[in-house]
This record gives sequence, C-alpha cells and structure tokens, in this order.
Amino acid sequence: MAKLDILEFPDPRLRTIAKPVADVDHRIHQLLDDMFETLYAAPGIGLAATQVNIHKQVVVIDISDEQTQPLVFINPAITVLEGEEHEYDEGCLSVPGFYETITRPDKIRVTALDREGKSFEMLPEGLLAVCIQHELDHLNGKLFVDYLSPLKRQRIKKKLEKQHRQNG
Ligand code: QAP
Ligand code: CO
Repeated sequence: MAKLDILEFPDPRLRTIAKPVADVDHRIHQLLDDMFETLYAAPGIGLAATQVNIHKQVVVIDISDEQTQPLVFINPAITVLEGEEHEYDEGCLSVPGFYETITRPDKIRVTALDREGKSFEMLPEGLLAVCIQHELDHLNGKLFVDYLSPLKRQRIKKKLEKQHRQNG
C-alpha cells in the first residue's frame, strides 16, 4: 500500500475527464487500496482517482466515524430522483481549508461496479448522496468551487496559490 499525493486547486490536471475502467483487475485493486490509505490518512470522507492524478472512473467513500464502511464506485452513473434540494457545507481534499455551502439534489440513484467488478445500485440520501455527487463531479473535471460565485472562487484560488508558493 502507498499513500498518494493529492492534486490541489487550481491544478489544471483536476480538469481531466476520467475514462471508464474496462477491467476490474489487480491494478485497480492496488489503486483502490492506495486510495483508501490516502483517504483515511487525510482524513477525508471521499476521494476520486482524478485527485491523485489517475484519470480512471474510480471513487472511494467512507462517511462512517470509525472508518469501517469503505464504499467503492467504479464507472459510477447517477440519475436525479424526484425530490428536494439540500444545502450542505462541502469541503474537498483538493481545496484544503475551505468549506462552502452547496445546493444539490437530495435523492439520487447510483449504479456502479464494486471491488469485484459486479454491478450494483444504491439509493443514497443525505451526506452520502452529496458525497457521491461531489466525487462524480471530480471524474468529470468539476470541483465544488465551480458552484460558487467567480469572486469567491478567485479568492480561494489566490489563497491556495500563495500557499503553494510558500510551500515551494
Ligand atoms: C467531499 O471531502 C465532501 O479542507 C469529500 O483541510 C465533503 O473528504 C462531500 C478534507 C463534505 C460532502 C461534504 C478537507 C480534509 C476532506 C479539508 C473530503 C481539509 C482536510 C474533505
Ligand atoms: Co473533492
């Protein structure tokens, strides 16, 4: 296992569109293990392969307090179900130190492949629904800051760029 480096906004590689996984083989298993190690070390609740500069449709999530409920989504697809929109304070490992309120649909259907390459369906609500939508955005080159006003996004960009300069 290995901890992976996480790309940070405004790194242009975060804008790459991820490709579907053709075979859930041992290389994907290695990637999943490394992504969970990276997620749990951060710690975070969700990580997309895009964030570790691997442009494949792979997402790992664990919203449990004890890091005991790992969820794998390979080639995920979402449909929005009839229902309300919810506001959530979102953060992102690629936008460290910034949290903003984002509005998204509350009820979705997700289909994906699991660690064994077997397809499954899920009807998440609440935080899990938010997190899956946030991570799927990453696979499409989109970040939560894209939902903010240009002014707010620019402020976050400048602050992170300054940090990156200071950290070398
Ligand atoms: C996405 O984000 C998410 O700023 C996952 O300094 C977040 O795991 C979806 C993190 C909230 C819904 C609600 C962020 C860790 C982790 C930071 C994360 C930080 C350290 C973010
Ligand atoms: Co994120």
